[in-house]
Amino acid sequence: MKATIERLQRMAKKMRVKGKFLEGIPFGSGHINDTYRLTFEEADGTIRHYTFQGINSNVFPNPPAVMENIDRVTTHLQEKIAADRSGKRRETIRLLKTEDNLPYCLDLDGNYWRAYHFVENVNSFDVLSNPEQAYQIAKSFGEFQCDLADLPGKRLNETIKDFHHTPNRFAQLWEAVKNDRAGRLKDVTKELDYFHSVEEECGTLVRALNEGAVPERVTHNDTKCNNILLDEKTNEGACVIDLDTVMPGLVHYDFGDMVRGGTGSTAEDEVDDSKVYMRKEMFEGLLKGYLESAKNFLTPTETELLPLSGKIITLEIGTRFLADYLNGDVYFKTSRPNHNLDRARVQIALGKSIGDALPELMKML
Ligand code: ADP
Ligand code: GN1
Ligand code: MG
Repeated sequence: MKATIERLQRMAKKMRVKGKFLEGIPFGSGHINDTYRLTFEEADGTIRHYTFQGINSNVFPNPPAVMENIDRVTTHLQEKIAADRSGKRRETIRLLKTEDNLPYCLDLDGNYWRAYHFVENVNSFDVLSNPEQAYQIAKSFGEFQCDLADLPGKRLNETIKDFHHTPNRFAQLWEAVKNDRAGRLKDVTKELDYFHSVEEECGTLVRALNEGAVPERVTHNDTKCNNILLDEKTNEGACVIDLDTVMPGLVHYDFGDMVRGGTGSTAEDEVDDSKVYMRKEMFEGLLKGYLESAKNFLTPTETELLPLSGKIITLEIGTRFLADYLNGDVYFKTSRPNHNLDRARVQIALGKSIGDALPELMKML
């Protein structure tokens, strides 16, 4: 959903942005939505930025349900932040609204768009460079879960059904194998053998949920490290972003995805998977930060499953990349033919490395 400048300007008007339009540029490295940063100059010369995002309706079948969640969650977070006397920088993304008080608007083709005030003076990272970053990121995502534990009202909408239902994700991979839509099956024999060998173990989290061994909570569900903005001066977590998938889930979906995104030695799409391993010092940073903010609400069983969740969620996302490769790259944005295959191979290498280190990671607990 590429937007023209005229289209962005029209949408900004609907979102009641004031001032003179100066610029609209594509922004960020997300795999799902189309993100732009818009710049306006207000009457007194103040320059303001806004994030405009076209919501990917292939991925999110019900954009108003997504926006209802985000509106409720960010309103609740704003109240918490206003009451926080710690003096620490803590923000939430803040939605712009239309004249009818809607948190989204439609473009001429019927696509859904939303807008946020841009968060300034922050950095986000695709690959972490030191354990302090890991610590800060995990601490912030833990606080985020904690803040949402008392979200009032009904259960949040499931914006993508069974998003982290690992056994279903494996089933979707086997379905993609059966269909072999893009004729790519011949390239992935080794990868499929590996996924067969770990399928049973990867069902552990969903089994624990079904057996009542761990509770459902409100979780973010997409906690890769570029979905949090760190203050550029202090390096502390400033703002959790990408709230499309905030919904009921297990804490392990968040911790596991932090391990996947934060401990890998390479980019998620490194072409040479022999370079991929889990960096233990990053795991240690994540664990320390996460336990610091979440230890008050975690049950012993939840805590015990944290290290294994890193392996499970890494491999779960590996099955999704591989299925998308077999389906002909229809879900994740790609910029080269083997992009999803490379991503899947990195997840396999990282999942193996986490698995090998599990006894040591358990000791860190
Ligand atoms: P996607 O679902 O495609 O990953 P995100 O919501 O994560 O979309 O946004 C993509 C990128 O845009 C982020 O990684 C971040 O760099 C930037 N971004 C999004 N919202 C904001 C915001 N409110 N302020 C500053 N940057 C933002
Ligand atoms: C997508 O939206 P983004 O780029 O932050 C995906 C996640 C994957 C991630 C892999 C809604 O996250 O589930 O883990 O890519 N989001 C959705 O990088 O599918
Ligand atoms: Mg994102």
